[in-house]
Order: sequence, then C-alpha cells, then structure tokens
Amino acid sequence: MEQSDAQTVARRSSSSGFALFQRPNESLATSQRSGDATHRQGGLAEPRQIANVARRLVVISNRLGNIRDLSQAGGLAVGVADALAERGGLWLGASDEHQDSVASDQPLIRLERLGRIETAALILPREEYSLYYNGYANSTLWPLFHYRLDLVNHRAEFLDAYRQINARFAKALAGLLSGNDDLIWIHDYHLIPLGAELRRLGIRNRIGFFLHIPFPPPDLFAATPDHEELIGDLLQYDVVGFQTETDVANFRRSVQATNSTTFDTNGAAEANGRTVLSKCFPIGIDVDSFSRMANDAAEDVQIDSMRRQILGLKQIIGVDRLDYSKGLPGRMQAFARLLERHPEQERAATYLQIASPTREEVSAYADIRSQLEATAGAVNGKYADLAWTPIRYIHRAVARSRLAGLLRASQVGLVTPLRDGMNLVAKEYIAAQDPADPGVLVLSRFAGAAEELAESLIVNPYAVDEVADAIAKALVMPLDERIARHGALVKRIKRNDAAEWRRAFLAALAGEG
Ligand code: GDG
Repeated sequence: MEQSDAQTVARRSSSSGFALFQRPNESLATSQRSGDATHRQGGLAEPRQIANVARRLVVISNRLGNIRDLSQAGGLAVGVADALAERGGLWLGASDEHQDSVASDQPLIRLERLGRIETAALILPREEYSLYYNGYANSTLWPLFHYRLDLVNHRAEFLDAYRQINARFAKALAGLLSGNDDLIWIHDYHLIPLGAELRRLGIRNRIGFFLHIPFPPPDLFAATPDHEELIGDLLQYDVVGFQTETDVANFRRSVQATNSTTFDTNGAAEANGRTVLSKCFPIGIDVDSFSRMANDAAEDVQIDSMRRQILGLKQIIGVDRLDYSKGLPGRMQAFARLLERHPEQERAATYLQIASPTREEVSAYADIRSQLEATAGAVNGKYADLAWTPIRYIHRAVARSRLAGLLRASQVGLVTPLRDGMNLVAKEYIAAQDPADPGVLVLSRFAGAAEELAESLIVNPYAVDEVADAIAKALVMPLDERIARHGALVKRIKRNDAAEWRRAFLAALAGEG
C-alpha cells in the first residue's frame, strides 16, 4: 500500500500547525475526504458489490489493524479491513499511545484515512487501559471463556476499569456516527458492554457483536460474579455472533438460566423491546491469497525443505501465540511420546514450533513460557544427536509469508488447543498445502475449527498417547488418502471463507440474514 495514499485527518487548531487530536463532534464528515476506493495487492480487497452496501459500516475492536500494511495481519484484521474497503467505513480501536496524566473526560482520538477507510485511534489513560486489558479482559474473561477457572483472577478494580474503558469507547463512538443508519459491528470479549453503553447514550442504530473466542457452558459462566450483567449487556445487541454451534448453545442456555429469556427456532429472542438474533458465523481465511503466499516461499525455506527431503526427514509444525489455551506443553509431550511409542520416527521426524510472544505482562503467560522451554530442553536433551534436533522451538513472531512457506513445507500440521474459538492456523495449514502432495492436519476436538474440518485427524489434546499415535498415522498416511482428505477440507474452508463470514454477519446485522 502506498504510504502517500494515507492522509492524517487533522484540523487546523486555533493556534498554529495541525492538531492531530480531534474531538469526535468536529466530525470526519466535515473533514476533507479522498475520493476513490483503494486497491491493493496482497492488502485490502478490491471493492465488490454486496448487499446493503449503502449503509456505512462502523467497526470497533480493541486494537486497530494497520491498514497501510496488512502483510503481517491475521484473520480478524484482514477480514475487517476488507469489509471496510468493500463499502467504505470507519474503524475505531484503542491507540498504542496512552494518556499519562489524569484522564480527560473528552475522548482523544487520532484520525486517519486511507482510501475509503477511516480509522479512529482512541487514546486512553495508561493505568486504566492496563487494568482493562491485562486485567479484566485477559486475566478474568480470557481464562473464564477458555474453561480455565483455575486461572481466573477476579478483582474489583479490573471490572471497574473494564466498564470505564467501554464507556469511553461509547462516548467516542457516539460522536463519530453519521446517523441512525450506520451499521455498528463490535468485536470480541474486550468490548462486551459497549452496546449497552451506546444504548445508554441513546444510540438506536443496529449494533452487532461477534465473539472470537468460545462461550463457556452455563455452570462455568456462572462462576464469574458479573455473569448477569454480561448477559444483560449481550442482550442489548441486535445480533450476537459466535464461532460454533456449541458456543451459540452455551450462550442461549446461559441467557435462559439468567433471565428466563428463550430463543425461537431461528435463534431470535425478545429483550429490551428489540429482537436479538444469536447465530453461528464461523470465521474463515482468504484461501487463494494464502495459497499463493505459501507457493511463493522464501528461498531459505525452500532450501531447508530440500535439505530435509535429502535426509528423509519429515517436518511436523505448530504455529501459535504462546498462550496456555493452545495446548503447547501437551503437544511437546505428545511428540516425545511419539518417539517412545514409534521409535522408527527417531531421526525421521522433526518438530518445528513457532510460538509468538503475547500478553507478557500477564503472569499466567510467563508460567507457560518457562514450562515450554523446560519441556523442549528435556526432549532435546534426551534425544538430540549431532545430526538431528528433535524439537526446534522459535519464540519470536515470524513474517506471514515465511509462515505460509513453512506450513507448506511441513508434512504434518499440529493444532491441538485445549480450547479455541476457531483457530485460523488450522485453515491456513490446509490452504498452504500442495494439492498434489498435501500434508495432514492433526486437530484438537476442542478447536472451533473441528466442527467444520472433520476430515482432519481429530484428537483429544488431553490424551497424549492418542495425539502421539495420530502424528504417527499422519507421518505414514498414503498419498491417495492424503489427497482425498485434503480435497474435502479445501472445499470446506473455501465455502466458509473470510468473505462469506463478513457477508453473512453483515446481512444479519442489516436485518437481511
Ligand atoms: C482469536 C481466537 C480465532 C501466529 N503466529 C504468528 C502469526 N500468527 C497468526 C496465525 C493466525 C493468527 O496469528 C492466529 O489466529 P488463531 O485463530 O490461530 O488464534 P488467536 O490469535 O487466538 O485468535 C481464535 C481468531 O481470534 C479469529 O476469530 O480463530 O480462536 O482465539 O492467522 O497465522 N502471524 C505471523 N507471525 C507469527 O509468528 N505473521
């Protein structure tokens, strides 16, 4: 994307120069706008005709994607940016910049425009943001929604900051809306109360919420003292979207248990004088563009792959944020069990784990890191020799194009989370394969993706020997079986791709779905 396309929306301040900060009511509508849609190669999608394009789309997520360079971006950022590019619209998220001093009550926003997309970065008080993000979002809700009550840290100041930050988002957004017709699409667990805060400010627009992570069963959900408020918040939306049918069912049961509201066979319920639709919208990827990226692998990835071919070494790969929900220590143990139970795989298979750093301020994440380093060290210490390193463990983010090449060069994809909303790596692994000689996906039954990807080898990640045996089966699977399984999986990920995900959600949000 050309840098020069970008335009910082700034209004001349009363003194000299440009004020980068803009109060929302000095609105974008009065700022100079650039005309045409922006096209990109490997970046934003070209605008396409879709239903209900007349209504402006307003997206809110905790973090803004970098719309000037989506080459590193994953599913959510690309999916959202493409939806905005198709119809034009606004994306509001928290800025990386923070206010240090006492919080201002007026929203501070940095506005930018690139083609038809406008971004609004909300500058939030540092301490309050940390209590909201590291605190309630990632120390309370994330473990709770991933069924990890043992890791939930519940503190009153986390919840206060969470509600306060959501109220700040609402105030900022209210000033940026261009009317009742804007379609508002809110993303993920950081912003559950945002719809209710907007309603409190008198916003009557259609508002949709999509949860990217699982929704827990009622007995677990009820363990948070705030569960009734959270259900009340979710019932303020017009559409509440989930990744899987399991999540939808869990949500509906919690609603019923909390306030006796029932859903009809279409998933609709009456609440607060409005119809709330709850439905499953499985997120997908842009299959063709990921396949292309995998096919154009970097030279050193190809050389590494050729070297392994010569040595007769097969590669097993895992790619995850270093998060305790992803089941990484168990996965390494399963690889160690593979070597014990299937000794013919010694020096015949190597396991590459890319575990990108994430949320390092939260203590549970430091624990998982040391646990993983210890396991990798123990397995390598026991088995490695001069010619063979059983586990290669990379604790760094890897460029997306390189990642695609590495997935293609691996004969087994290991995706074994203990619980996951969807898991896009599973879909990326399938998209990356050579259809004439594809690898095999070993997939946890507790990843949302397992609802769609039945032709992978489905495993229970808690059953270490079962995972080890599935890896062994994948390593020796005959070509015709690999091709048949891969062909079926590709069909599925193409049917439920990123474009279909946003089309279906936006149709429901516009009241057409
Ligand atoms: C949440 C939900 C749901 C990973 N390491 C690197 C890297 N990645 C990319 C992957 C993939 C993305 O990040 C991760 O997506 P996942 O879906 O696997 O998981 P979460 O981050 O937990 O996402 C999840 C998702 O939201 C979408 O709704 O599927 O269930 O938890 O695209 O490839 N990308 C680069 N370097 C890395 O080192 N460039």
